[in-house]
Amino acid sequence: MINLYFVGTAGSGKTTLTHAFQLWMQEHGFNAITMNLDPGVESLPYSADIDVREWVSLPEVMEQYGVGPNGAQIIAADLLAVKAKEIKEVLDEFEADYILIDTPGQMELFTLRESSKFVLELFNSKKSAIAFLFDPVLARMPAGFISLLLLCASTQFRFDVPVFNVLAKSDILSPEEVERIVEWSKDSGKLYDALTNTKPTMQTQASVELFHALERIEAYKSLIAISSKNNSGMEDLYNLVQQFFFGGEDLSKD
Ligand SMILES: Nc1nc2c(ncn2[C@@H]2O[C@H](COP(=O)(O)OP(=O)(O)O)[C@@H](O)[C@H]2O)c(=O)[nH]1
Ligand SMILES: [Mg+2]
Repeated sequence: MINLYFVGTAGSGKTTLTHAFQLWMQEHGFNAITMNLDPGVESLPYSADIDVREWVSLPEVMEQYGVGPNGAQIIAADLLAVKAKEIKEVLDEFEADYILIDTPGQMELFTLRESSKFVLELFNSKKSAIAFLFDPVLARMPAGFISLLLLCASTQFRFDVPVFNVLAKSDILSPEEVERIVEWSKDSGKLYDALTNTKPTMQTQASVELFHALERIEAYKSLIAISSKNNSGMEDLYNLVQQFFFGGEDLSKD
């Protein structure tokens, strides 16, 4: 069973993609279950097979610890580690090809807490991967794209698992914009040109410095343009994950 975590900035489309990818997998004869790891979410568009809110509830944490919603989110993220063994027992009762894991809206609650490293390892560190969502509105500008690469690289440093980059909600961009952004991810020279073609400002200078640092740590990798609205890119994401874990072998041939 592959554990695929959807990670990205608030509103980048994690929850919607968790659902859309599950539907896509089911339509293609694969068995995928979903897990909600966001204790703070009020409503979900899908019914999570495993829902962290059954173990950790944000309103209860607020009351019990006398804290507001932000403090409660942090406490809840840490409580997750305490409950992780119980959650794993429930998880082990499922048989599925993929478990699709929706992470908290604010990505730092997942990427910067020790508890999520612990949870990820406990659930199954060998067969885990992260799909990192690039918000299309930020990704369309070179400096925004660099900022997202930086966030993605910081996620990669935290977790010792493969990270696949996706350009989320690509349906809201024009085909030309999608093509340009995907090109930047494949050919860093093009990103460099786009960065330096604009009038030099302090922001571009900083971005150029970051560009070189990101190049040195090999943070560039190909982006998959995806849309939960028209289902484009689902197969590409699936193939990439399969290729990584099984060398391209299709699940249906097992
Ligand atoms: N056009 C479009 N909108 C999307 C897509 N995915 C998500 N959205 C919208 O973006 C907003 C945030 O999505 P959500 O999945 O809740 O983001 P999350 O905070 O990362 O979980 C919602 O209004 C979604 O309907 C997509 O592929 N295309
Ligand atoms: Mg969400």
